[in-house]
Amino acid sequence: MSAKIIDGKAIAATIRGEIAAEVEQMKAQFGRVPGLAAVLVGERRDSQTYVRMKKKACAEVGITSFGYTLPADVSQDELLKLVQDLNANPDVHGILVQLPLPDHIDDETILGAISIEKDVDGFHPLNIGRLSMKRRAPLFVPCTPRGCIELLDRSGIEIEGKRAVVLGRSNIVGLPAAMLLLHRNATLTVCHSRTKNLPGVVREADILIAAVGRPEMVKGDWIKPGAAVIDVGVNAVDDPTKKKGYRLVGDVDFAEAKEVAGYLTPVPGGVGPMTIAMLLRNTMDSAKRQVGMA
Ligand code: NAP
Ligand code: L37
Repeated sequence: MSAKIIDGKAIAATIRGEIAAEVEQMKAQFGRVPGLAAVLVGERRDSQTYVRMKKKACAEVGITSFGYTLPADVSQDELLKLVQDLNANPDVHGILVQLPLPDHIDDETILGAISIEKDVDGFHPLNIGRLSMKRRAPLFVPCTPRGCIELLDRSGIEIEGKRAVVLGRSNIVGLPAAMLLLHRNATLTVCHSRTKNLPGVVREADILIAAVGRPEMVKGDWIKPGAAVIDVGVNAVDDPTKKKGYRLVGDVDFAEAKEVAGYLTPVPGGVGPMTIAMLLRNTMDSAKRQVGMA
C-alpha cells in the first residue's frame, strides 16, 4: 500500500485564498485591514526565515505586517515596553513574538504580557489554560497544532473515537496538539523522552502527530498500517549534493512510512505552510472580533 500524501502546501494556499476574500470584505464594510506585529529578537537563521515567510504571507492576503527586529542583547524591559505599545496600537490585531527568545529573557513574562485579545500565537497562559479545560474556548489556538488538525479535517480523516498518539510534549506543539485531539474526542497517548517501548506505543496509533525534532526517528515498522501520520518535524541534515549543503527532513522516515501509512504529510510542504496559514487565520479572526465584523 502507498499512503495518500497530504499536500499541506496546496491546503495552505486554499486557506490563504479564503482569508484574502475576508480581508476584501472587511475593507469594503469597515475600511480596515487586519494588522500583525511580528517581533524577532536576535539573529537565529531559522527564526529569521520563518518571520520573513510570515510577513510575505501577510502581504499576499492583504494583511498589514509590522516588523520589529531587536538585538539579541535587548533588555527584558525594552521588549516588554514594545509589547505594551503594540497592545495599545489599534492598527495591530495580532502580536507574534517569535520563539525561542534569548536565555536572559523570561518567555513566560513576555507571553503573559501580550493582550489575550491579540495573542494570535495562542501562547498566553490564559489561552493555554482554556485550551486545556473542558467546554472552555480559548480565543486563539496555537498555529502549528491547529494546522495539524486542519490537515486531518480537510483530508476527511475522522478523529472522534480514534487512537491518537502525540510524540512530544512541548508547550508550542506537542501539548496543545494533544489538547486539541482530546477536545475532538480522540483517545489520547502522549509520548516523550522517558516513554518506554516507544515503537510499541506508536504502533497503536490510528492518528500520529510526530513533534520530537529527531530526524527520521519514526520508522516504517512503528506505524500501524493505514494510520494517518502528521509529521511536524523540520530538521536540517547535511547533504553535500544540495546547494545549501543541507536538506530538510521530518521526524518520520518518509520513504518507509509511505509504504505503511494511509495518509502522510511530507517535509517540507506539510505542516510548515499550515503553521503560517493558521497565523493568518488567527490574525483575521482577531481583527474581525476587534472591528465587530460577524
Ligand atoms: P522540543 O521543544 O525540543 O520538544 C521535543 C519533544 O520531543 C519533547 O517533549 C521531548 O521529550 C520529546 N523527545 C525528544 N527526543 C525524544 C526521543 N528520542 N524519544 C521520545 N521523545 C523525544 O521541540 P518542538 O519545539 O516541539 O519541535 C519539534 C519539532 O517540530 C522540531 O523538529 C521543530 O523544528 C518542529 N517544528 C515545526 C513547526 C512547523 O510549523 N512545521 C513548528 C514548530 C516546531 P521531553 O519532554 O521528555 O524532553
Ligand atoms: N507561530 N511558530 C509560531 N510562533 C513561534 O514562536 N517558533 C514559533 C513558530 N514556529 C515556526 O514558525 N515554525 C515554522 C516551521 C516551519 C515553517 C514555518 C514555520 C515552514 O514553512 N517550513 C517549510 C520549509 C521552510 C524552509 O524551506 O526553510 C515547510 O514546507 O515545512
